[in-house]
Amino acid sequence: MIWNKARECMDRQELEQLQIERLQNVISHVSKNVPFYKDRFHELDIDCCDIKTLDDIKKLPFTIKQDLRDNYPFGMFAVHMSDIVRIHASSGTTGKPSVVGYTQKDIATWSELMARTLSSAGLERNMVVQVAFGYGLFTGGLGAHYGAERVGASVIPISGGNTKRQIMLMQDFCTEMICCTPSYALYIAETMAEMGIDPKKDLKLKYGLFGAEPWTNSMRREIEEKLNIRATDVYGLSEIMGPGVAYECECQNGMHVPEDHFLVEIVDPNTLEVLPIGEKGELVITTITKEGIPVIRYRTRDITTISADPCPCGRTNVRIGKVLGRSDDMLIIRGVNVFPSQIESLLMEFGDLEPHYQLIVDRIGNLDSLEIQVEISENLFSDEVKRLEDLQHKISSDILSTLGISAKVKLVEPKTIERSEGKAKRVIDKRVF
Ligand code: DLL
Repeated sequence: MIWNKARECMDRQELEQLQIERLQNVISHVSKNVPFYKDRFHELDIDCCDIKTLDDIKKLPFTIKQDLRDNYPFGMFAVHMSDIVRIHASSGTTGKPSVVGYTQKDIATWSELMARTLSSAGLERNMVVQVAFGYGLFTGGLGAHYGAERVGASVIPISGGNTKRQIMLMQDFCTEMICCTPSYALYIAETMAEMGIDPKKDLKLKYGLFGAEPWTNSMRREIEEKLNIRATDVYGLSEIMGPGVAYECECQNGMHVPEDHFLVEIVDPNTLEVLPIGEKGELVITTITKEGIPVIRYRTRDITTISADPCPCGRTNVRIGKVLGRSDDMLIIRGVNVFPSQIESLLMEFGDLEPHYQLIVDRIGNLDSLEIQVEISENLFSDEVKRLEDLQHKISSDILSTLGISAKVKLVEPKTIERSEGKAKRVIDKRVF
C-alpha cells in the first residue's frame, strides 16, 4: 500500500520545485547555526544565494563521518539542546560514534517516512508487528516502532535477542510482520526449525522488513521460503535519520528514496566527481528538512546505483539499488578489489551452502591470504569427504575465474559460524596496516 500518494507519487516538476526551496532553506539554516558549515562555506566563498538550481548542489562541500566525530558529541547540531528531544548514535565499533539529535519535528518526519516504508512492505493498521531490531542508541528499534505506531498497527517492542521467546510471542500474539536484520531473520528461521515450528502451519507471519546490513537476493529468497513471508529491504543510516532513507516496494527492484526529504547523488569515491545516473559509485545524501542535525552532501561510503526508470508501483521517487559494499569495506587482496557481497553472491549459486559465511583475511610473509569459511547445508553430510573436497575446489576455482582472487575455501558444519542478533560480522581482517 502507498502510505502518502501525494508525496510518493508526486509530479517530478513539482517535486523539484519543493526540493530547491527546501535545499535553500537548509543551506541558510546551517550557515547560520552550525559553525562547521559556516566556516566551510566561508572558505569556499559560498553564499546561500549561489544555490539557485538543484544542480548547484555540486558547489557545496561534502560532509564525512569524521566531521561528526571531530565535533563530538553535539557540535554539528543546528538547534539549541532545549529543542532536541532524542539522541541516537551510529553503530560504529571503532572510536567515538557519530551522534545525532532529533527535534519533535524530526521525529514526526522520521515516523512518516517509516510509515511509508512499513506500508510499502505490507503493514496495515489492523496488523501485529514485532520489532526485533535493537532498541537503544541504534536507530533500528525506535525507528520501526514509531513508524508502525503511525500506521496504527499493534507493536511488540521486543528488541533483538532471546530468540525462543521471540518465536513464542510470534505464535501467541499472532505476529504478522517481523522487522530485524536479515541475518537475524535467518537465525530465527533456524531456531524455529529446531523447535519443530512450521511457519506455514503454526504462525500468521506474512511480511518481513529487513535492513541495516547488506544482503543478496538469494538470501532474500531463502528468508522468504523459510519464514513463508514477503521480505522487503529498508536502507538507512543514523547520520541521515535511521531506517527509512530508502525502501523497497512490492516490485523488489530497488529502494525508493523519499526525495521530498533527501537529495541523492552518486560520486566516484576516488575523484568525488558526480557520476551520471545508472553508474555505480558512492551514495551521497543531503537532508533538506531536518532541523536537529541537517547534513550536506554526506558521503555514506555505501556503493550502489541510482535508477530513475519508472516503477510499476506508481511511485515517482528514484530508487537506489542493493548496497553492493562500502568504499571503506572493500577488501584489497593482493591488489584485487573485492566486496564481501560479491563473494556472497557467488557462494549462494551453490545449492548446498548456507548464507552463513565469514571471510578471514591475513598476511602470510608479504602476501595477503583469504580464507572463506562457509556452512554446508544439513543435507550434505560432512563425512562425504570426496564430495566436500570437490565442492571446495569448485568454489575456489569459480572465485578465481570470476573475481580474480585465490582463496582457500573451508566448508564448515551447519550452525558453527557465530550468529548475530544484530548486524552479522562477515569479515575478519587480521592484517596490520
Ligand atoms: O543501520 C539504520 C538502519 C536500521 C537501517 C534498521 C535499516 C534498518 P547505522 O547503524 O548507522 O544505521 O548503519 C548504517 O548500515 O551506511 C550501510 O552500510 C548499512 N545498511 C543499512 N541498511 C542497509 C541495507 C542503520 N538495507 C550503515 N542494505 C549504512 C545494506 C545497509 N546495507
